[in-house]
Amino acid sequence: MSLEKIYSREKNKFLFKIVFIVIIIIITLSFTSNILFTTTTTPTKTTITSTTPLPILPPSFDSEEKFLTYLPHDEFHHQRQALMNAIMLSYITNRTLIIPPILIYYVPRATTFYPLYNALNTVIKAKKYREEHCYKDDMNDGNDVNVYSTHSFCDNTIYSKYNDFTMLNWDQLFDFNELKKHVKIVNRGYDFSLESLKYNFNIGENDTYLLIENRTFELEFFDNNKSIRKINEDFKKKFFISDLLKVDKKLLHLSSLFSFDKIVLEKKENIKFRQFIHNKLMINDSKILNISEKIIKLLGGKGNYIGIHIRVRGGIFRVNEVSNVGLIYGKLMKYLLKSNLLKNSTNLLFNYSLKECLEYKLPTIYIATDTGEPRQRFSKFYNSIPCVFTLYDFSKVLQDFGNGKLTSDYDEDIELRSFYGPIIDLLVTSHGKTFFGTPKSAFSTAASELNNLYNGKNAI
Ligand SMILES: Nc1nc2c(ncn2[C@@H]2O[C@H](COP(=O)(O)OP(=O)(O)O)[C@@H](O)[C@H]2O)c(=O)[nH]1
Ligand SMILES: *[C@@H]1O[C@H](CO)[C@@H](O)[C@H](O)[C@H]1NC(C)=O
Ligand SMILES: *[C@@H]1O[C@H](CO)[C@@H](O)[C@H](O)[C@H]1NC(C)=O
Ligand SMILES: *[C@@H]1O[C@H](CO)[C@@H](O)[C@H](O)[C@H]1NC(C)=O
Ligand SMILES: *[C@@H]1O[C@H](CO)[C@@H](O)[C@H](O)[C@H]1NC(C)=O
Ligand SMILES: *[C@@H]1O[C@H](CO)[C@@H](O)[C@H](O)[C@H]1NC(C)=O
Ligand SMILES: *[C@@H]1O[C@H](CO)[C@@H](O)[C@H](O)[C@H]1NC(C)=O
Ligand SMILES: *[C@@H]1O[C@H](CO)[C@@H](O)[C@H](O)[C@H]1NC(C)=O
Ligand SMILES: *[C@@H]1O[C@H](CO)[C@@H](O)[C@H](O)[C@H]1NC(C)=O
Repeated sequence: MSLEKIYSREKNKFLFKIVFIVIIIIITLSFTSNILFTTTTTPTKTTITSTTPLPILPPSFDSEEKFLTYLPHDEFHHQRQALMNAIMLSYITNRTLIIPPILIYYVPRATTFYPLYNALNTVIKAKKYREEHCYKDDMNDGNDVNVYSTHSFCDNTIYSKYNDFTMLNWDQLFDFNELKKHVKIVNRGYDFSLESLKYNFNIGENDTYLLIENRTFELEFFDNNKSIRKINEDFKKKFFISDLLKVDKKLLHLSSLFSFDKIVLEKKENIKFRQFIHNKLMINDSKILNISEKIIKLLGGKGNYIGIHIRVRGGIFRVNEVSNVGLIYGKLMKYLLKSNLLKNSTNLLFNYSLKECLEYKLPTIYIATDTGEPRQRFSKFYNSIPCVFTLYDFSKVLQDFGNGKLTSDYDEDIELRSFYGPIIDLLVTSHGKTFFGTPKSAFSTAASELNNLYNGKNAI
């Protein structure tokens, strides 16, 4: 770079600084005059700071109406289990449920109340900041340092993981019609500020009851305060739902509601309603249903194949991969032998197409999985069973999936195809005659419940 250029850049920088200072002065002045000439009430202070401007008009609710909400975390089926528990508690407490949106592509891990709130707000704040300040800078000649780039949110090594974060309201994916006949349900919106929550639902300053769990999996809820059931080993303390009924505040704000074991029900009516929730909270997105139906048809139709789910990625699933694969393989073989479906495989060929599998009436196995290399990982299956298929065998069908853009109105630049893919996988595998899943997987639990439903039973 020539000296002249450097000199002119220095001059530009100097000019820029002057302009910047003038702007700051103007802003400060206008802000001060605002304070001088308006008589607003002092803003309320909470530990959680607002990340988005408040909406202009709060929706009106019945002044008697009471609300319940909670905080989401972890992957999709964790979030779904928490939602079902929230519907259950809203039913028991006769409160309107404020549901947080589905968190997609970046999810905070389970933690306690305030850290979880912080994590959720940081994602939204950092993502917004990055979009507005860290990339686009048309004035930048490519050499100059971006004015804003020193902000820590622009540090890609820490914050780029938030780029693809998006959210979707549950009712854009699930059918709430039946449930809404029994529990009032509203969306929280794409926002995790406690202040806007209170504002949006007309909740007074001291009208919130925060049930803060200071450890993850601290409280296990019981609907019978004389229960002799022992607490589940994952939890630390019993909490009686009868104490939630005594809460008088307009908003009852719970922490995490994850886990199937979070609520222990002994009252008949409650058990019945939980069953109802699990039977009725169904995917109702025609794009997803249509594509799943196509694949199910190609596999021989509903109930004409065997569904499997093998989860191998991350945490306990990675550690237990070999034993889980062995376990599921064992269960499948036992089932095939018992139902006389497996002919002596020594005289079978192992290169049947799906069409031939159906033609020769060979048992067809569908494996839903989170691994990208099922043939290597599940060679045990492929080497001893002639007709094994995964979603990868249907990539042609998947190409038709959602011809247009599939996005949420939170961020129209983030494609939802990779979010919908696992749901299609789930629907296909659960439409089999029977289903074998991976222990401790919430995805497997969901598939197993759906499989029960498709076979005419209650989900749980
Ligand atoms: N496509 C596909 N994705 C899966 C499968 N199993 C797990 N995943 C992905 O991994 C996530 C697992 O998290 P979650 O649904 O909470 O269930 P869990 O972690 O298995 O208990 C899913 O939401 C999917 O995104 C699978 O069989 N197929
Ligand atoms: C439930 O709450 C509504 C107000 O939201 C109230 O009108 C109704 O009487 C309550 N029902 C019971 C059984 O308490
Ligand atoms: C809310 O509670 C605090 C502490 O108890 C009290 O100081 C404050 O006056 C209350 N505010 C309202 C509006 O009742
Ligand atoms: C968590 O800690 C706070 C503050 O110490 C306390 O008020 C609250 O009762 C604790 N929560 C539980 C479930 O014990
Ligand atoms: C036990 O639950 C009943 C309602 O189911 C309630 O009336 C009672 O107050 C509860 N007792 C205690 C000690 O919490
Ligand atoms: C899904 O939505 C359609 C149209 O909104 C509705 O007719 C149908 O009953 C819903 N439920 C299920 C389970 O498909
Ligand atoms: C799904 O399939 C039904 C019936 O085949 C059709 O009416 C509907 O338009 C399809 N929906 C989408 C989103 O493709
Ligand atoms: C399969 O057939 C071979 C030869 O016909 C026989 O030796 C073997 O025992 C059979 N295996 C089973 C599991 O029936
Ligand atoms: C399958 O493999 C056998 C022997 O390897 C071969 O004779 C046969 O043609 C193959 N079938 C197909 C459909 O590729």
